[in-house]
Amino acid sequence: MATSKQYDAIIIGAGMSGLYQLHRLRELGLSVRLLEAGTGVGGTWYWNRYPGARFDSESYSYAYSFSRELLDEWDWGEHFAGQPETLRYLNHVADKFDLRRDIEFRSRVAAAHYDDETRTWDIRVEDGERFTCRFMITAVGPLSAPTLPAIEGVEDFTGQSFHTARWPHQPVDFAGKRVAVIGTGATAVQTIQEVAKTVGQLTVFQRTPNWCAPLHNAKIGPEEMVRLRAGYPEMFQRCQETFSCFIHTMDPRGTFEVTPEEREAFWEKLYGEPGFGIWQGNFRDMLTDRRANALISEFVAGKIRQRVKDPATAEKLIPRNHGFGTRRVPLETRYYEAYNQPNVRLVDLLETPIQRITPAGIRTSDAEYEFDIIVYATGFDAVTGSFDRIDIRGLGGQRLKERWRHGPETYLGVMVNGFPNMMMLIGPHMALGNIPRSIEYNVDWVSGLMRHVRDRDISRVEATEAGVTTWTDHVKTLGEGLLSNEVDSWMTGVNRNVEGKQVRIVNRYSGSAPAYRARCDEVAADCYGELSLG
Ligand code: NA7
Repeated sequence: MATSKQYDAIIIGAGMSGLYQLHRLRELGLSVRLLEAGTGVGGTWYWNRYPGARFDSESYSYAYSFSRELLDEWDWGEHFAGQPETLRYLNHVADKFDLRRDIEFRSRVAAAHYDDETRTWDIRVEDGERFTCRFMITAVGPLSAPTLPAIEGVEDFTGQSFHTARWPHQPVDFAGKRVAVIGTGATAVQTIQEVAKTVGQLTVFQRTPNWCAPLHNAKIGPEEMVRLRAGYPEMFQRCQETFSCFIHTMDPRGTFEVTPEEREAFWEKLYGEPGFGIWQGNFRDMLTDRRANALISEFVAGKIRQRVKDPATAEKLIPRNHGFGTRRVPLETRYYEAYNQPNVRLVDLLETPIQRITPAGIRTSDAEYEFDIIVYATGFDAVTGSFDRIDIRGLGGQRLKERWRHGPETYLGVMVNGFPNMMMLIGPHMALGNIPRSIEYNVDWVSGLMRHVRDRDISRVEATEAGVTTWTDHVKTLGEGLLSNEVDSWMTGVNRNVEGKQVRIVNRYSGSAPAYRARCDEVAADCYGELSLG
């Protein structure tokens, strides 16, 4: 058996949460090792190198805010930065804070077993290397376990094929090629509009259309960057106050409290503005009142009809099974116009389902298509999937996957009873929204707890059963009445390609971020009295 390396803490994952957690734990003087499956830092921004990958949050609102020096020295090139720029940024952060020396790359964690006698976690990496630590902090991300479609023949295709989250590090040339994209989620939308610029012929296989809205991206010049930087304190303060940590927040008015003309003018304004305003800054009842939701859906449907020349294609691109904003709204740049190109076609899988992938391409119920490249933009086993892929076992050998088989149960989204000394960053039941803002809070909270246990020589931290039940019930109650919880999507834990993930669950905290922070602050102020510490 390989000898085990021992640490105070092991962090799993070198994305935005893992990197910041490493920095904070080192400041506390703990011995820390970070295990990362990839060959570099960046997490989401390391893996998702597909063409067109970019932020839908304003770049500056997505960046780390913990270091004034970092804020002062980093200039963003675009309001919504592309993946290469974001990855450069995260590499810059890793260099600046000298993080790499504590990161073990090419180290995908296969198993983590807790031993209550020694109060340690035994962590095994896929290549067999072993690590022992008192505290295990998962920074595995809510959208990091990609899933290929459960369609027969995926292995048979003889051309090139890629899942968007496992994109090669070298650029893929689409010029003159016959390309298929399967999927029409946020990733597919970004891919399609980019690939359409150079492709020979593009065929999009759509099962469920999504409601997309314009991103309105723009470059940031040096003068504008100076202005933006001067506004950082107010901007970050605003992100602390808004519901989901975006710079946008729900309008306090109800849809029917204004005249139809005012409503229309407001929606026109939102449709013409950059970013998530139309989703996160719309009337307050948009996602709870069916009539309100139907009206905004009709408004956006009208936009799709205006932008797509072929009426039949436009109708296919308009969602029928869910209203605007009840699934993640993909932001786009000339996505709908791509369907006006003669070399781009849409295959509606509701009419003609895929039967199988063939060596030459894709067979649907009514046609055989040949391709040079197939792009799988088919998403992730979201939120719990990245946990399920690791054999995590707590007290008495209990498996986390088994514990969560009917949906996650957590304490503040950070801990689970029966799994002592395990903390989750951006785990299930955590405020997500503009994720880095939640990450910074989450990491600081865990770091506060780590300081507390370090100062008192505490070697065992566990959530109580009552704590987990109360928080899980609270999260479920918050989800009641939300139209988004009545729709299948990654946000409700449904992935038709994964066994056991066909039924909707409540896997996200849907209350406000300020309320989440207030609750966590209260626990810290009470010296973590709600936890079992020993
Ligand atoms: P999503 O939003 O889960 O989208 C996946 C897409 O792939 C979606 O359109 C699916 O259709 C489609 N899909 C999945 N499996 C199949 C099969 N078997 N056949 C046909 N089509 C299929 O993932 P994304 O990567 O776009 O985005 C995830 C999040 O990452 C996003 O919200 C951002 O926040 C970042 P379906 O809707 O299931 O009918």
